[in-house]
Amino acid sequence: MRTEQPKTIYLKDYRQPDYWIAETHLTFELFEDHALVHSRLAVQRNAEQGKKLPPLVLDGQQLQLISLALDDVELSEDSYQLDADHLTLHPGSAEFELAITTRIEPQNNTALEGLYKSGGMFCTQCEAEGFRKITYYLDRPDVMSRFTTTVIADRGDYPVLLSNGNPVASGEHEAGRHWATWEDPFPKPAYLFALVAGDLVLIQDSFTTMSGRDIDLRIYVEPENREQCGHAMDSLKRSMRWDEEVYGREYDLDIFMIVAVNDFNMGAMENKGLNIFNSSCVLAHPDTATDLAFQRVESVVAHEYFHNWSGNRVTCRDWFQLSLKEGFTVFRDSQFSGDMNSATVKRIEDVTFLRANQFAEDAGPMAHPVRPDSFIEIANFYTLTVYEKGSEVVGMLHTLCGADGFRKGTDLYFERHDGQAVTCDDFVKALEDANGLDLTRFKRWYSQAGTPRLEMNGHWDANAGEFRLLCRQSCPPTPGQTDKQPLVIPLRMALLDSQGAEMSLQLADETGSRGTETVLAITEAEQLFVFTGLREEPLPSLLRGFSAPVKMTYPYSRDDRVFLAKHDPDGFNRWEAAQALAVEVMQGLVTMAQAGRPLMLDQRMVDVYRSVLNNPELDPAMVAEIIRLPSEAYMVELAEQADIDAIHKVRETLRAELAQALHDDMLAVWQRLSVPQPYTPDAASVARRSLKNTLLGYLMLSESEEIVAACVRQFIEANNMTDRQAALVALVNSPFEEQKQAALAEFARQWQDYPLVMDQWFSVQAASGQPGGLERVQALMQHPAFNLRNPNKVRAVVGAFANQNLVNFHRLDGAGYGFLADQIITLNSLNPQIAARLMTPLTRWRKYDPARQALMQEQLQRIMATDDLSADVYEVVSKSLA
Ligand code: 0A1
Ligand code: ZN
Repeated sequence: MRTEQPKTIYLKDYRQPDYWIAETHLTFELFEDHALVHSRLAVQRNAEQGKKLPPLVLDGQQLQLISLALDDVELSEDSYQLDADHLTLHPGSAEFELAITTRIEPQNNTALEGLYKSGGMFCTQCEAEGFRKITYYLDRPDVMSRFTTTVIADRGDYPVLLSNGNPVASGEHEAGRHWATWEDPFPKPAYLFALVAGDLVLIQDSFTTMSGRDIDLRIYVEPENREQCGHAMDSLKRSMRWDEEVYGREYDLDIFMIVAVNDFNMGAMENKGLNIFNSSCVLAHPDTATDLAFQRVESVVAHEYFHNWSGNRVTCRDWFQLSLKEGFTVFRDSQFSGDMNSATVKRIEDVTFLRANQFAEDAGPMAHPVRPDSFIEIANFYTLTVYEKGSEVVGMLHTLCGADGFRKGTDLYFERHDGQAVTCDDFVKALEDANGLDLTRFKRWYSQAGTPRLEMNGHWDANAGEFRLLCRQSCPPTPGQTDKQPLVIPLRMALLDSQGAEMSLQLADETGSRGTETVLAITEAEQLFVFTGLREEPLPSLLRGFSAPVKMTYPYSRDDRVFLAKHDPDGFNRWEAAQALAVEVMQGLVTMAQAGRPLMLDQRMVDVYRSVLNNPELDPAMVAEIIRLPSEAYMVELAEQADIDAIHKVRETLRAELAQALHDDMLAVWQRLSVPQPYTPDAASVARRSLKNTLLGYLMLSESEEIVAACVRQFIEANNMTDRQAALVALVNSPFEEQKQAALAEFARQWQDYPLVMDQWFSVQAASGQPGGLERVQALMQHPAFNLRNPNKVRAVVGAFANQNLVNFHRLDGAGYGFLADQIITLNSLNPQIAARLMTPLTRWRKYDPARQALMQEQLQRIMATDDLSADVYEVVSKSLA
């Protein structure tokens, strides 16, 4: 149990800092058992806060203060105050220089915040509040300073010494040590500071910017990974070009560096000129990485690169504004990925992810607005709401302004706020000013939590030739927000005739036609749109492209859905109709299962899938998306009270039934796609592999010996990891014990020296819904390649089990919950951020039956009673129990 309650921080309490730090000079002396950090800070009174000189309160945690001098005069111990989080001193003038030396122990830093060691390398992670674990500082994003950094270390063990900006000098020291100095000309907040020292090799390339400047591009990795950087480098160059073309943004330093590290809490970090990446988001080679991993590398490289403008040149005033940079940058990276691959498939993937995960967050105890009002630990707010829903909010702004208007708005935003730390309001204001719009009501999306409901109804008046579309919006209460106000919901839609063709759209109260597709701006709790001049009853195609992150309902019949799935000219909505049909069918089957009735398959679903499978015009990736059933997690999210056993059983049964009913069609397509081909990474080949392997999963359910043999053959003969891993997944989820064990053993033998490939091996097993999941996971944790200190391993085993293996995690005796709580309690002291993230499945306890609720609460109580609970875990557990 915590002795003191951690403090809640409120947005309403924001005020500017009392002091600024114009310049920051850092010198790091790195040793094996400690590091010394010398800082010289040029500090100035913030004139806007008045003339009187208040105390200077610097942030600092887990630091040993070695020396402290003000304008070169060493301060005596009675002239400053130290507590666990601050150093307070009392300046005698409005401008002065502070010199501080601290001692830290990177080698013992298992939280991976601040300066730490990953393998043999020193690296940093300062966002959000890690810099205060390096030295005393005004560690807040509105304090922007020019940094100069010198790193001193042993030359043999750390030949590469990096920091932000440009390299300006280097040299030798006594006793085999060397140094390098880096200067960053762009003022930045401390969270963008970075340092790396290690024995690394580099892959180099260059990029010529739109104004003709040559940029030196470097990716630094450990020597054994040298061959796996090509894709990241290509992605980087594509991102740089794309940001010039689509947003007019040019890179600003002469050098851009990426460093891959194995131990990292998140995906990657956009430090100025020196991005530090989880190796899983850099390394990719067809032999070792799946197509999915390739896509992730492309999007994360783009994301971090795009932050150079949306985040670094224009940064956040305070951490409540996190979505200012994250929502916008996720939106930018999704646009980029859509442009590089299939935009519709990318949108389907994003929407699938949002609905299964962010909607669940929005319905749980950690629900918060895109711009939260308060937090205890900011690390807990790097959430799906801030990132993904934040991106949806920016996407709606894009829809409302139109592509050209949006670009005008972002141009104004970057020009107006370059070099500043600003707010979400400033972003919206720039869009308003550039487009002459009033977005006051729209801004409720930033302050109101919860997933809005949009209930739509249509009425056809044959005599008048009118179709009335009635929209009713509401939003369920969320913690701390009971009364919700109407939002602005952009609804992209069309009306289809009986042939599936789009009809011309004429609103009763407007003169001009809206063409055949339009965006209706829903602004009121209830609103009616009347379409006139229609010659036949239309079928509406609504919320195309998922134009707003809402739960929309319309009283479609199953036949309507079948029609839309086959004929909607909009690809996204064809997928959506098939999904909705599958959801409805599965929900019906769950009810049957609960009543102990036999599960009867709706033939219309077979019919839709068959027509999709045999439609030669469809992109194979689209076919794969359409025939993939809604996930268990999504079915849980949709349920009032989720019966996970019934959901699992229904989904598995339905898969088997579909596999049987469509066996010949599936086999034919699969055989056509399985003709051996040289590996190529292009989008069309990725799409073919995606469909081929989705079909393999279905075909394996027939348990035919031939298919199993073909699967084993694919596993052995595959010329790429996508196919090999898909075969492994199919075997691991099959009842063929012998082939399964053989494949697992062979895979581990072959890839034991490749940590990222072993992560796949772990997660395939941890996520398998086959019986005995918990015991399997416990055994995996004893494997020599498992390591609780490596976040990727924790995610691959514990995370995959608790988040993706719902039947096993939720076993009725509660052992899955107890296991997760054990890991959280251990990780609470090793790595609080990772511990807090693992809490997510337990926060969802209200979704389950009373028996499971009690068991989950029991584990939450047990975590709550743990000694020395970190603020990270405390916040999640206390809010879950509230
Ligand atoms: N800003 C990074 C994400 C990030 C946030 C916090 C971190 O600390 C553990 C690390 C990375 C991004 O959006 O990519
Ligand atoms: Zn980001």
